[in-house]
Amino acid sequence: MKKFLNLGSQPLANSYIKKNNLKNKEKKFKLEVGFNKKNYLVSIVNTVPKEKMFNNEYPYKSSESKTMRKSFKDLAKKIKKYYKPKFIIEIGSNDGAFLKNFNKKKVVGVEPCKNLAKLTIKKKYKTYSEYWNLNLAKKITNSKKADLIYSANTLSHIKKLDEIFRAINYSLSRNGILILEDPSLLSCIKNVAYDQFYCEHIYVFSAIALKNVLKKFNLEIFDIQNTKTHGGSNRYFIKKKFNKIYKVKKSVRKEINRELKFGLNKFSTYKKFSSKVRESKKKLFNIFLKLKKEKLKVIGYGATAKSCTVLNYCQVGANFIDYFYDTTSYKIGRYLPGSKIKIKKYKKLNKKKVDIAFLGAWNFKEEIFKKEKNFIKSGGKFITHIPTPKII
Ligand code: DWN
Repeated sequence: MKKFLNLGSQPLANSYIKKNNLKNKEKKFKLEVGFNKKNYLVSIVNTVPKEKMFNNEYPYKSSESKTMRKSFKDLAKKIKKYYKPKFIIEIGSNDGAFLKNFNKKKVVGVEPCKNLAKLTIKKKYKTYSEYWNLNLAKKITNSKKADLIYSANTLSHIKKLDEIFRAINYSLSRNGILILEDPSLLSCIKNVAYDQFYCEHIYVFSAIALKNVLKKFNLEIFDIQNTKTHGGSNRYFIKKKFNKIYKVKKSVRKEINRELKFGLNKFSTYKKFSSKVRESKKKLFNIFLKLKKEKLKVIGYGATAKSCTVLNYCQVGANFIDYFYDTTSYKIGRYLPGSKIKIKKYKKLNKKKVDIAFLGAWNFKEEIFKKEKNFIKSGGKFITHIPTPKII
């Protein structure tokens, strides 16, 4: 793997700090990103053991945003209409945002974060609170295979891709389909969204890389849909190679050509990206510096895992941002890792109290702008770093 980006020493993105622990030394790791010239995979260089990140205290809940709830609901509708699956497995079922759209008898969740698995178990959805691997696949589908396996924003978090796909191959029926959804590398590079890289995001996939990984397991992408979620994602529809029911659609070639045209197969593209990231850092820091000189009241909006990368990389701390607003109960009252900015319970923005808000959850810009239309009308502004740092 050839390194192209150094995002410095970073704390674990989702380890929000309790007030009592503010003085404790945080564990940090070197966040570097590299490109594999052989299979085109882009991944972080140093990884953190999964147990340190996905345990009984995972803070992120997919249902927290309207955008994600709607996206899962719409997809579930399509799945029922076009594929009529009898047995579905979701890998990384989180708080059940996708599962809940299906009949309890037809769907099984896999969620290693026990605090989240509890939520779907409570609602009587069969959920295995374990890491996805071949042993678990054998346990779930020993007697009956799944005709649909779905996984969103999860496989990019699992280091051992071979193990994942071996297990998927075991559990998927002969004519079954696998739907994967993850942030698109092309969108990430085009938008200079370097904050998609942090401890949990071991990979940011491109279609060209995923195709190479799948080949080894006789799995084949037959359709790709671009979605707007998480700053631009790809939904990959995958089948076993000998399954002739589904024809490979033009969308696959089209996406691959887009990626090749942009140069996702070339190291020079990533070097260019890296220099844009360094420019972005300078610009963002200068914006915060200017706002501080003007004595404006600056807060953060959406204490995301992504914000952790940005704030620590750009050295923007509590001296620039008073506090963050977030709707997630687990995060409220805690502090952002590294930057140690306090997270407060979300309140609608009020221009009398806040001049400008840093969009930590820039991927939900539309949803947030709708919610904060009165703040915007009364002259309130936002800072975004995507695709280039500016005040909007
Ligand atoms: O892959 C991952 C993605 C899917 O979710 C994980 N590794 C962790 C997590 O990443 P993130 O924290 O960067 O995700 P989001 O979805 O950008 O987080 C949004 C945050 O903003 C949540 O904490 C909820 C909050 N929020 C809010 O306070 N008000 C969100 C919206 C839309 C709002 O209106």
